[in-house]
Amino acid sequence: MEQKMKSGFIAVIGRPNVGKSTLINTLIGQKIAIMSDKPQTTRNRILCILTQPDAQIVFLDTPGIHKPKHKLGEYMVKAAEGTLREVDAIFFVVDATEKMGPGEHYILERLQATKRPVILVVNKLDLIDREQALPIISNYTSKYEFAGVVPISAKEEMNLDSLLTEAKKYLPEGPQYYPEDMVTDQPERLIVAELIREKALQLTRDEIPHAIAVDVDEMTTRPNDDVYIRATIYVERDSQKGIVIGAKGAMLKEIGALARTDIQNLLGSKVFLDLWVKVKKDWRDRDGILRNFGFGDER
Ligand SMILES: Nc1nc2c(ncn2[C@@H]2O[C@H](COP(=O)(O)OP(=O)(O)OP(=O)(O)O)[C@@H](O)[C@H]2O)c(=O)[nH]1
Ligand SMILES: [Mg+2]
Repeated sequence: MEQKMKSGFIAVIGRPNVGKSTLINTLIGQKIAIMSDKPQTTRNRILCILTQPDAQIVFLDTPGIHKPKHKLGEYMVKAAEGTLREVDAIFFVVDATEKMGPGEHYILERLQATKRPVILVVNKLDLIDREQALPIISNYTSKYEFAGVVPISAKEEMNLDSLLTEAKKYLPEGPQYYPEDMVTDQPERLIVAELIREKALQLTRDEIPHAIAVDVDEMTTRPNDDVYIRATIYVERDSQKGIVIGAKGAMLKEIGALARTDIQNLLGSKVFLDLWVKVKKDWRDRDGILRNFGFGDER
């Protein structure tokens, strides 16, 4: 008998910094969701689409779940939780190098209410010995009834086939939701802004990351297919502006050079990137400004 096509949605959730975005980028083979070693890198729900001969899986990357401290934090947690009610299955990603703590308990409580199959994804297996994974896994499975458990390394691409096989068990039969060449619902402009934010996150020190927002002000394709992009990096204080610009503009130059490489890969064209830095005081705690940056109520 002919194999039927399966299709459905999988939400990828977990605490900040466990590797959710890395996993999704690796699975779809393209860099859509930005990644960094700073917690709370992902701020918005991002849809990434994997199309295979037997299935189309739509992954929802979500902001790391944590107890919110300010309005942006509240929004991020809401976005993650809202996602869970609409999906066919959930990947709960945990970091194999970290003990289960209050953060994981907080998430498990919320998962219980979703009544969706949850697959425990134990990530960063490359950083530990295999034997060390067993007690971590049994600690989780003693506290929650998972539909499946798959240890992986998103970075080293270990065991990802098993993860996909497990995921497909929970997808209903059905047609593709999206064209097979579509990999995300994010507009190009937004991915460009995110790639710039990623470099700023990766290159600046701890105090800066959460103070940064990026807006693409202009993106124009020239007759010869080169793309001109003008973007602004917003920070909250003058001192942060100084750090992002750096001595003689060195930091801004580096952010621009790294971002340009990624943007060229994304667009497949030569890119001219014109970066500006501006101060917008306390943008995180002001609803109106959050909406301007695309963090408004979704539903
Ligand atoms: N060694 C190792 N590092 C990993 C692995 N997966 C992710 N990382 C690293 O973990 C850090 C966080 O990765 P992200 O993908 O940004 O994590 P996230 O869960 O999306 O984080 P938030 O968006 O902040 O919630 C990055 O420095 C990654 O390179 C892995 O399998 N092994
Ligand atoms: Mg992320």
